[in-house]
This record gives sequence, C-alpha cells and structure tokens, in this order.
Amino acid sequence: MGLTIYLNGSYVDEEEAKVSVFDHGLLYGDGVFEGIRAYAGRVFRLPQHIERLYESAKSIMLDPGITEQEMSEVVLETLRRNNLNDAYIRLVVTRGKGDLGIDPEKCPRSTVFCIAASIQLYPEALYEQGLDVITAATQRNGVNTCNARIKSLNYLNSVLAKIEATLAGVSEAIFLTREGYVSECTGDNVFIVKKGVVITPPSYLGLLEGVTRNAVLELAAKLGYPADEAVFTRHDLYVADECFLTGTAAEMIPVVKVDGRIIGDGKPGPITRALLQELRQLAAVDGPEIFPAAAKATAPKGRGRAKK
Ligand code: PXG
Repeated sequence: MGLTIYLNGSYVDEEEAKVSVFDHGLLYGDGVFEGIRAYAGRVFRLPQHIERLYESAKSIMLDPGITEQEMSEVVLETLRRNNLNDAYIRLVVTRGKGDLGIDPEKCPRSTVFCIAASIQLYPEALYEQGLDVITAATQRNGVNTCNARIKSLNYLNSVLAKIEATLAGVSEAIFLTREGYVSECTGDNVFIVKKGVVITPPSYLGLLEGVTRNAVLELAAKLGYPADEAVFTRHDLYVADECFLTGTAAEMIPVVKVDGRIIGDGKPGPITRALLQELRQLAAVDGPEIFPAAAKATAPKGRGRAKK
C-alpha cells in the first residue's frame, strides 16, 4: 500500500490515483494548486492557502466544485488517512477532462486531488551556509500575461529560470520584471535587509504573494524591524546587508551570493536568523490541528515525523 490520495471525492491508493490524458491540467497547464505544510500535527496557515487557491481559481474562472470548508477538510482528512503529523501537501484543481481543444467550456467537471507525503527537509547546512543564486535572463511573466499571482499549473516560466540556475551551477534564480525590478524566485519569494529595514517586492509586480512571505512580514513587525513592500533593482540586491528567500518547502533560506557579489559579510545575517527562529516557533502553534484534542487518544504516535 502506497500513499492514500484524495481524488474527486474518494480516498484511493496512489496506484489508483489516475487522471485522464484528456485532462486540461495536463494538456494545457489549465488549473491551480497549493503547496502546504504541516508541522507537529498542525497545518500551517491553512485558511490562507485555501483562500489563495480559490482566488487563483476565480481568476481563471475555474469552479473547484466543493466549498472552501470542504476543501480544508480534504487536506486534514488526507493527512489523517496517511497518519501524518509533519508533511508536505499538494492540493490541485485542474480544469478536468475535455476534448483536444483549448476551450475550457468543453470541460464539464474540474479534477481535484490532494497528496500528502512525509517531507524531505532541506539539509541544515543550507541554512547555516546560505545559497549562491543568480538573476535570470528569463523575465518574470508580465502582469498582463500569465500573472504569477495566480498559482497556476503553468510553471514553464519558473522551469526556464530553474534551468538557468542549474546550468550556472547555483541552486536558485531570481526573476526580474521586464522593467528590471526584482520579482521573486522560481518557487520562493525574495527579501533584502538594508540598514535594519526588511524589504520584499510588492505583489502588483506580478509575483506570488507567498504565505510564508506574509508571515515573515508580520513577524518582522512583531520583532520591531521596519518592514516594507517596495520596488528595488539588482543593484539593491548586490548592496543589501542581508538577503533571504521564503517559501513553504524551504521556510527561510539565507542568500549569501548574487551574480557573484557577496552579500553582507557572506554569512547568513542576524535579522535573517532571528526571523527564521520566530517563523519556526510560529509554525509549531499555527493552524488547525490534524487530530483534534478529542481524537488525540487514537492519534498515531511518532509516525510521519520529519527528521529534525
Ligand atoms: N513564489 C512562487 C512562484 C511559488 O511557487 C512561492 C513564491 C512561495 O509561496 P509560499 O506560499 O509557499 O510561501 C511559491 C510557492 C517546491 C515548490 O517544490 C515550491 C512552490 C511551488 C511549487 C513547488 O519547492 N512554492
């Protein structure tokens, strides 16, 4: 028995979790998704992820076919059925099965699935040493093209930049907009710290408004660091005191080199470290419980826990 997957109203073994080759999610990247994380028996910022999923769906006129509350329950129940307390969750809504034409009108019913798997944590050394990144030659999709604010299944823009990073021998690439403003990475948001101010680009540039990004902005305010959503350029990256990336999978990863320029003193900075510690503390208490108190007696013990 493999993982138990939620697929269109049923919980099935991963071997049976199949979608049609006529699904427009596959044929056209026509659909939306979320990557969500569970920590110590709680789903981090679940309402925020569900809200973003439904906003992405609304923007592309896709009806998931179930309510937001039902969708939240799908996430929790998938975790329960796989006895997971710490997990990475992939929640996907596609346009569903249609014919070979693009027209979404020909797809009567969306496809919904949810995968919950034990999480492969990034090596701790990455958080200690920090990343070497480049800025990509591939521009971020413009706001009037395939706006990255929509978390769609069409990630080719990110795939192209990821290929650039790999070819350059680094782990990530930072997108610039057509005008040259710093946007985001292939699957993470980007922050700089300059003279004590924590800065990230505004989502109107056409970048995904990350759930982790928003949590870090809140935590910066809580710790008393001025935080700002502001437009900046490559130059500001190069001369930043600190730089870091945020995302559900990576949490917060320090960046120590951009296009060969060493950031700050080449080590993860103090504000980055303080925010990461705060974020990990928040993750331990935030979000709905997978096994609510009444059911705790029957909850699995020590299963599906991520290595720390
Ligand atoms: N920007 C983009 C383009 C993303 O896809 C983020 C920022 C960070 O958002 P959250 O809400 O996670 O803080 C994302 C989300 C992966 C992977 O396997 C990561 C994402 C999406 C798909 C895969 O690393 N990140």
